[in-house]
Amino acid sequence: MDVTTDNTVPVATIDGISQYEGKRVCIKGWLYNIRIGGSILFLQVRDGSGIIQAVLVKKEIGEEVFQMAKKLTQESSIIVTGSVRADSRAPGGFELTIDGLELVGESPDYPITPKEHGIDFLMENRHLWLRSSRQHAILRIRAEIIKACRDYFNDRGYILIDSPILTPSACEGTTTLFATDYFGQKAYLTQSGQLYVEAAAMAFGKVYCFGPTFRAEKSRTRRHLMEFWMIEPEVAYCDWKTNMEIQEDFLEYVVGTVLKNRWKEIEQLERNTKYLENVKKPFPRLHYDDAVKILQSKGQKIEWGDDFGAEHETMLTEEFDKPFFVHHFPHVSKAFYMKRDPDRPECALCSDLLAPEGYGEIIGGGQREDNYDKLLEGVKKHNLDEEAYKWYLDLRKYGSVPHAGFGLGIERTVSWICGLHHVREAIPFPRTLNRMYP
Ligand code: NSS
Repeated sequence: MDVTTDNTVPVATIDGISQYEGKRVCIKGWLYNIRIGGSILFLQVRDGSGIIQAVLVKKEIGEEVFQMAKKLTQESSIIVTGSVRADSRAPGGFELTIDGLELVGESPDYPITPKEHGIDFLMENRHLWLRSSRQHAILRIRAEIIKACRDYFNDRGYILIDSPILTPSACEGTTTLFATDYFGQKAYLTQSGQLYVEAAAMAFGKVYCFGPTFRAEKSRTRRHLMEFWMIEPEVAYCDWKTNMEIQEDFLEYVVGTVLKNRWKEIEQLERNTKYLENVKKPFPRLHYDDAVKILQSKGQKIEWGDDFGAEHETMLTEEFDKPFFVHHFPHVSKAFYMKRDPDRPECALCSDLLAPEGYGEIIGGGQREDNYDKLLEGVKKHNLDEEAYKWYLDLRKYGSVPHAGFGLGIERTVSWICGLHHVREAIPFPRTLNRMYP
């Protein structure tokens, strides 16, 4: 249908409606809800920027438009024209008195209604579910988190280095690789940009990459996605301790920015902000040795050398009211590039950052092996193809320096900040073990 709009009326967005008080505007959007009160219709109109109540009175608009409006269904696209009125009882402080209404596209039998739906149904209809106000709040917060992450590094002299998506080499173990054919050669979807930002750190000093990463995780947990986004800074002449200091400063900034700029959405999600307001450095540091002791004292059958499962992490988070580090994990359980502690060679100079309230690991990072022979040993021990890592080994041949970095998973961070039960709501179109649609 053609959209014929009165060009003399300005098009307003709902979030900027206050500047039009007392004036006529046009809003281009969708019908969120409709309530019929005799000869008056109350239309909840959304335009992506917000929701406004628009009131339509039969005797002002005429019988024909009134009857058309009365039959409008949820999510029909409409253009409404009318005058903006301040009303302290309205959610956004303003209401629209409609004097013109145009139906742009019908929406018969819209599947997502205001009643409760099961999660499978909502996931099947994720393309439509995105229009609901809760998903709006979450994805706005996600956008704010991503902006804050980028701003943090951009404002501090880090250079953005985009790492490739298709790679010949595994970064985080060979068991979670998505393989594809690259003209007869095997290629993998990247698990992490780390190896490439290490090269870039030797070129630029301080760098970061931000992009999608892929892991064929066979785990069906509330923390795992097959495709997730990660921001990964890498710094030359940096050790594992300074690496933790960067993380706490960074996270304090990100959470503070979200609380400042997105408090409305946080409120809308009914998120208790007590622990979020606690995100102030320094964060507690827990040695792996002590973490194991805590878990054992809580009755867990865990031995020194074991990696933590989700339930272990959750248990540890009960000990703290803010994010905390666990450092010095056993070297055997970690990736091939980890540097050993010279004083405790069975431990790696690495750390995980765990979010409180049961959320668990949101950052993994550490100091990298910078010695050629030791790194080569790691490559061999993990049965990796030496040829594919030749370039990475080169970095230890030509001006190697101590360096460290980390990766923050965006979805886990969104999930924690928003207080979500599952990471699948923290990304627009989640890729989970049992779903790749829509
Ligand atoms: O495997 S990590 O712990 N570490 C790395 O990938 C390093 N190469 C990062 C680096 O040092 N540059 O993953 C880092 C974070 C982890 O803490 C989670 O927040 C997130 O990435 N992550 C995930 N999020 C969602 N789903 C899955 N499957 C997932 N795996 C890791």
